[in-house]
Amino acid sequence: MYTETIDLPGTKGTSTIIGDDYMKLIRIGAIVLISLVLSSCSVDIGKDPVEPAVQQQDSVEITPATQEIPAHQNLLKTYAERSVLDANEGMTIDVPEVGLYGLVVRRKEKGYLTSSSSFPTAVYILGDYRYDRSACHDSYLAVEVEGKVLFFDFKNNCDDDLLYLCDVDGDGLDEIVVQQVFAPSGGAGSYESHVFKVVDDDICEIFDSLIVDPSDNSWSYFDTGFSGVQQDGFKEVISNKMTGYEITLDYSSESRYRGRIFDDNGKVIEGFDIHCGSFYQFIPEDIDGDGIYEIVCLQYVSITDETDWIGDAKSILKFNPDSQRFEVVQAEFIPRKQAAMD
Ligand SMILES: [Ca+2]
Ligand SMILES: [Ca+2]
Repeated sequence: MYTETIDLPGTKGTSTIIGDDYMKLIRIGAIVLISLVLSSCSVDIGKDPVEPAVQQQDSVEITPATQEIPAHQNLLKTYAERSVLDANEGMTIDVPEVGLYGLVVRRKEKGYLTSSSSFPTAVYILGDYRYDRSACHDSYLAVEVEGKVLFFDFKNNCDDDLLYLCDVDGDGLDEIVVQQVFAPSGGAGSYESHVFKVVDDDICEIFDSLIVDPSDNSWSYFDTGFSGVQQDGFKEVISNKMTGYEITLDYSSESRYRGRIFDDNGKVIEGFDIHCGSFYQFIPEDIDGDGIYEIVCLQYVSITDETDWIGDAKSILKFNPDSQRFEVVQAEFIPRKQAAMD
C-alpha cells in the first residue's frame, strides 16, 4: 500500500489516492487528459476562422476613410448678390452664397470690365486645396461687377494659373486672360489658355486653347497652322498656312535622324509630321502699339517623339471683331539652337 499525490489537469489543489485503484485512476486520468487536450485543440481550431474575420472587420472600418475621393465643389449658381469678395492674394475665403468653402485667393487683378464701371473692379482666381495631396488645385474665376460677383467654374485641377486683364477686342474694356499650367516640365508640358469677356451678368469664354468635339469627346489644341515636311538633302521645310511663312532647316549634322528619316545620302526614308504642343507661353502684349492687345504664343515643336525638340513655334493671335475669333496674324519658327540662346 502506498500513497501518491498527483495533480490532475484541470483540477485545483491535490487529491490523495489509496491502494490498487491506482492503475484505474491512471486510465481515468489519461482519458480526462486526452479529452482536455482534444477539447483544447477543438477550441484552437475553432479560433482560426475567427481571427481573420476580426482583422477583416478592422480593415472594413479603415477603408472608407483612406479611400475618400476628393470632391470638386460644383457651383450651385454662377451669380451671387454680394458687394465684394474683399480678398487679397493668399487669403482663404468662403462663398456660402454659391456653396464654395475654403478657397484660397491665388491671383487678383483690377480692370474696367463693363462700360458702366466708373472705377476698376477686381478679378480673382480662386483655388480649392481642400483635399490637396500635391500642389495642384481646382480653379474658379470670380469677377466683381457692380455689387455682384460672377463666377466661372474651370472644373479642372491645375498646378498654377496666370491672370492678365487687357483689351483684346478693341472695345475699350478689359478682357480676362487666364493661362493654366498642368505639367510645366517633361517634354512639351501641358497648358490650357482662356480668354473671357464680361457681358451683362455673365462671364463668356471667347477663347479656349483646348477644343473638345462634343460628338465623340475627342480633343485637340487650337491650330496655329504650322506643318513640316522632310525633303531630300537633309532638309526640313516648316511652313504656316495662316500667314504663308516658311523656313528650311538643315539636318545634315543631325546624326539622330540618319537611318531613320534620312539615309546617308540625305534621301528621305520615312517622313514625320511635326507636332506642336499646347501654348507654354500665352502672354498679352500690344505688339503694334495701337492700344489693343495681341497674344504672343509659344509652342514646343517635336518630330519623332515628344523628347525630340526641334524648336518653338511662335505665333501672334489677334482677335477679329468680325468673325469674333482669334486669328494667327504672325508666325515664326524659332529653331532649337536659337531658341536655346533666348
Ligand atoms: Ca475689350
Ligand atoms: Ca495691338
